[in-house]
Amino acid sequence: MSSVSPHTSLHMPERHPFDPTGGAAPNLTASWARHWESNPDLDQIHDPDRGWLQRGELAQESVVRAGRLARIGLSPGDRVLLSAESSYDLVASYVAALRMGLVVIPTNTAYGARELKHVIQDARPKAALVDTPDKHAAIAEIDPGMLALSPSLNLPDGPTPLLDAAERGSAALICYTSGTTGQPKGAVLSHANCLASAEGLRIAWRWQSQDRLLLCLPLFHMHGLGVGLHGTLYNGSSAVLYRGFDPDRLLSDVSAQCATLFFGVPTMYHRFASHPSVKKLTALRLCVSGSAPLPATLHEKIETATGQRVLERYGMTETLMLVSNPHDGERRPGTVGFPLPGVELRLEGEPAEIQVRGPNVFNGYWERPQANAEAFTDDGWFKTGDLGSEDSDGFVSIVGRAKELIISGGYNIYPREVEDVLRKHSAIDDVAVVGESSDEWGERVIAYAVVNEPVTIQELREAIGDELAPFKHPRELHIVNALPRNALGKVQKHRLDRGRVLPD
Ligand code: MLC
Ligand code: AMP
Repeated sequence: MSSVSPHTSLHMPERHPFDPTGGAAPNLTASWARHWESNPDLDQIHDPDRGWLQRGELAQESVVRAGRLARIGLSPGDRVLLSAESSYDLVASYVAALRMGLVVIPTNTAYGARELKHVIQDARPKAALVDTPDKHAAIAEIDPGMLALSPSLNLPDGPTPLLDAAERGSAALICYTSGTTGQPKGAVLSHANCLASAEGLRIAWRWQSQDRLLLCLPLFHMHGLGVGLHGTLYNGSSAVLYRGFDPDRLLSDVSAQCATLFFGVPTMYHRFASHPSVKKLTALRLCVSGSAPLPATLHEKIETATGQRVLERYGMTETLMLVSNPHDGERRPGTVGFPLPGVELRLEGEPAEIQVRGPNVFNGYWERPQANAEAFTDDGWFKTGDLGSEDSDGFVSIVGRAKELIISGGYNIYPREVEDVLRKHSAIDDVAVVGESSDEWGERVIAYAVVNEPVTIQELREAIGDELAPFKHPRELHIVNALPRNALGKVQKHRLDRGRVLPD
C-alpha cells in the first residue's frame, strides 16, 4: 500500500505554484549572479582569517579564477575534485569552477589515500584542488598526470571563459556516497537539482537576503555545501565560515556577527545543550538540524534552555533536501515534518520505505547502470533506503533504515567497508561492525571480532592507519568466540549488543 503525502503546501505561505527554476534562472550560478549584480557592496562570506568579503569581490574573484582554470586547459564538462577546509579561497574557486561549467567532486578532507584513489579512479577528474602536502603527494602517486592545485589558485591569469552558461540539466556536482550498497558511487547532481532544492528551502525556511548563517559544517557534504553555501548564494545572504565546531566561538558569534541562522548535526546540538552559554542561541531566527536523527529529548532540552524549537529536516546526497518541519506552526520533535515544495513522497512496502520524486532528485550515479536500475522503481521513484511512517497530521518520521549504514556525528559509515579493511589484519578471523547508540554521536562504530591472537583496539586502529578516514575507525573492539549467524550464514547483527552476543 503506498500513499503520497498531500502536505507539501503547508510550507508555502502564499500558495503560489512552486517554481523549481527559481524564477527561470538559466542555471545555478546565474541565480547567484543576480544578487552580485544588484548589490555588490554587501557582505557575503566571512573567512576565519581574512574577515568579510563582499558579493562584488566574490563575483570578480570568480571571474579571475575561471580565467586561470581555463588557461590551464579546463573546459565545460571537465571534472575537478575539491577537498579543502572551509575558506574564502575554497568558496571562490568552487564558484569559479561552476560558473565556467566544470563539474565539481567535493571530497571529505579526512579521506586517506585509499579512499581518495577510489574517487579519482572512478570519476577521472582532470584536476584537483587540495590544501595539504599529504593530499598533493597522494594525488601525485595516484595519478601523476593529474593537475594538483591549491584552492587559492595562484596561477597566471587567462582570458575569461564563457560564464553562467551551463545547461540547467547539466551536471554541477558528483558527490560520492555508498547509497544503499557498500561501494562508494558518484551521485550526479545537475544545476536543476540544486536550483530546485535551493528554491524549496527559500520558501520553506523564509530565507532572505538579510539572513546570516553561522556555517561550521564542512563544505564537502550536502548539508554544508548544498544547503548552507548554495542557500547563502541563492538568497544573496551571508555566511560566516568556520573550520570545525567550536561552541564557544559560535555562541559568542551569534551576537558578534548579528547571525540569524544556524544549521547543524545533532552532535552539535548535544554539545550546545551542555554549554554554559547555550542561551545565546535564543537570538537566532532559525536553528535547523539534519543529517541524522535529532532525539526528541534533545529537541526538548534545547527548547527549555533557549526557547528555540529546532527545525528538523531530512535529506540525502542523491536528492538534496526532502522533508522539513514547518517554519510556521508546530515543529514536532522526533519527526522530520512534511515534504518540501516540489517533493513527492510515498511509503512503499512493509516495512515502509520512503520513496521520492521531484526536480531535486538526481538522475543517477556516475557510470553505474546497474546501481541506477536498482536505485529507482520501475515507475521512476527513488528508493531512499530509509524506513518511514506518517502520522495522521502528515508528519513524516524516519523509523529505521533498510540500508546497512552507521551515521556518526552526521558522517555516513558503511560497516562493510570497515569490515573489509579489518579482515586484512592477521589477528582477525571473522569480524562484524555495528553502530551502537550514543548520546553524543548518535551512533558509534563498534567491532565484534573472532581473533587468533590477542589484539587491542589501539593496535587495530594503528593497523588501519589511513586506509580508512579516522571517523570510520572502530571506537571499541569486543572479542567473541563466534559471530551469530542465521541458517544462510548471514551475521545477525541485531544480536551484537554492548559487548555481548544476545540469544536468538
Ligand atoms: C570527528 N570524529 C568523529 C566524527 N567527527 N568520529 C566519529 N564520527 C564523526 N562524525 C573523530 C575524529 O576522527 C577524531 O578522532 C576526533 O573525533 C576529534 O576530531 P575533531 O575533528 O576534533 O572532531 P569534532 O570537532 O568533535 O567533530 C565532530 C563534528 C564533525 C560533529 C563537528 O563530525 C562534523 O562536522 N560533522 C558534520 C558532518 C556533516 O557535515 N554531515 C552532513 C552529511 S550530508 P581520533 O580518534 O581520530 O582522534 C547528509 C545529507 C543531509 O547527511 O541530510 O544533510
Ligand atoms: P548522505 O548519504 O550522507 O546524504 O546521508 C543521507 C542519510 O542521512 C539519509 O538517507 C538518512 O538515513 C540520514 N538522514 C538525513 N537527515 C536525517 C534526519 N533528520 N533524521 C534521520 N536520518 C537522517
